[in-house]
Amino acid sequence: MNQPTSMDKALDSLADALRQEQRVLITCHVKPDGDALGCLIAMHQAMSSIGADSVMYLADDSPIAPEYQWFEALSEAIFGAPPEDHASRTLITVDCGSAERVGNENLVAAAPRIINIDHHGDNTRFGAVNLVVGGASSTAEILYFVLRKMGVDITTEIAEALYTGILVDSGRFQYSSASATTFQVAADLITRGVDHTKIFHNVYETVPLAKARLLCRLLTNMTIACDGRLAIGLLDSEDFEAAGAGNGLTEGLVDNLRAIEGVRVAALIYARPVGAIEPGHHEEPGKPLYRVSLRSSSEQLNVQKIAGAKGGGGHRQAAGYTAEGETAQQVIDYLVESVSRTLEED
Ligand SMILES: [Mn+2]
Repeated sequence: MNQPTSMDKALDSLADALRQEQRVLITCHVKPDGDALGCLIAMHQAMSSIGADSVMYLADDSPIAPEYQWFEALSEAIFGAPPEDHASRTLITVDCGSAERVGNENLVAAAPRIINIDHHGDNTRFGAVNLVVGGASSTAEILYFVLRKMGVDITTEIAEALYTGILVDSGRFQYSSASATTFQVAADLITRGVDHTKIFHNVYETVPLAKARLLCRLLTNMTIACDGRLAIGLLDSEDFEAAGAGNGLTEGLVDNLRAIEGVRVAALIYARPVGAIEPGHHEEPGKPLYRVSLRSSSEQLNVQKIAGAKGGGGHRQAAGYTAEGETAQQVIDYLVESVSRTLEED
């Protein structure tokens, strides 16, 4: 008989822990992407199916990115103020690298118990139970194995949520984190009824016109540095205004910069649109607060380090941070300097 691997053991103990939970609050990171939302929904439906009293919660009450609004289950989620009984519920975080990324410190502090399931290599292991698989394509891929271990029936709706998480976080199965296992999991989800062309259409072919206009401004005004190896796009408050774009339209834009020939590192700097709330940050009136999304073309070019030095985080090839108190030019200068250094070390 095969010896159980450490991964089997970790899955077993997590599945046991989850099966014992009766009242849970499930959450993910602020500004949730397809992986975060897919896992939120899949975990909620799985816990509900085994009889737990489960609530989905998002601390950020800004609108869900348009590419994920087709998830019907999100209509059941609670946004902004948490439910009154939150302090009596076990907090399950999915795709969330740190307690801060939940976006509500008080909620985290009040949680009687935290279960943390994630694939961010820099996850701070803030739970009482942690399952962090740094190399996995997505948290959804990990969650698939967790649900199998729990003996949960993977319905078509759960399968679609997991498939979306995998699709988005693996860069449509193209990033190096997409392994043979990733494809096997996706194939199994498709046999469970996932309509993959529908999901592709919903996520990638329903770009709001305002977002297309934002992309146009981004490409027109981009800065190329480090001998063509660094592409920086800046979207300032006036770009959002001119494009008629509100909150939540920046997801995936940075990938257009990384796709340019010769570019090794891509950066998108964007002003949080007027009215957006960035948990834990307080912008001065009239001054934009910049978020920075970083992508690199290879594992060797570690952008997590560049984001980490500014209090952010993520993965080696995809990371981000908030540039507290910096002008756009200061952000650009920092990126040119730190990416030059990273390229030299490569
Ligand atoms: Mn993820």
